Amino acid sequence: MRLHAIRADITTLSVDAIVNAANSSLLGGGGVDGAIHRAAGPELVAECRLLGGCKTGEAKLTRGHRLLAAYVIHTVGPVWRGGEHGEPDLLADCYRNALALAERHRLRRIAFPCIGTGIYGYPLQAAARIAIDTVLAHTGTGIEEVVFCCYSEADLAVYAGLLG
Ligand code: AR6
Repeated sequence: MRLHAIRADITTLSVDAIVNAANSSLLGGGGVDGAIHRAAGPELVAECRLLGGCKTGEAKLTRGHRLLAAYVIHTVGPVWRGGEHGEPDLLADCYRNALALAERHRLRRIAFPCIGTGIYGYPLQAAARIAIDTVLAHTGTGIEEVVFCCYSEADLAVYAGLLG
């Protein structure tokens, strides 16, 4: 499995699936969620309405509609409340469940944003460590490439440091 970090707008990536850092309604919001819904068009929220929401740490699949990516994997990160409320496990669940879902649908190239580290407040360094460790621990064989899509140069520097 190839693993790398880039700086980009995730809505521009041509991969099998981009991951959305959504909220539990799956009906859109700000941040990367808003950007993905704008780029995918109104068909995305229409499809999301059929999914019945998504619990924190879970992942659900839709088509990518007007995106270059064929699919969107929606997951919901934990709201940071100091780190003693199960946040690390819930964040790891986001990565684990997104990868498992990708694999079930034979999706080989997948891009993640920095889930939970924007509006939900998860400290970036700690979140990046969990993201990388969880992806590396993924034992399935179907995924060929994982892209950590950072929106800022500062976030990319953290990932680059951890990835070596
Ligand atoms: N491409 C890649 N990354 C982006 C983009 C983009 N176009 N836009 C923002 N980011 P956030 P969260 C980065 O707040 O913390 C929404 O309202 C951003 O810089 O999008 O999980 C949802 O509906 C940050 O590094 O997600 C939820 O209510 C990362 O994406 C809530 O926000 C995640 O920041 C979820 O909060």
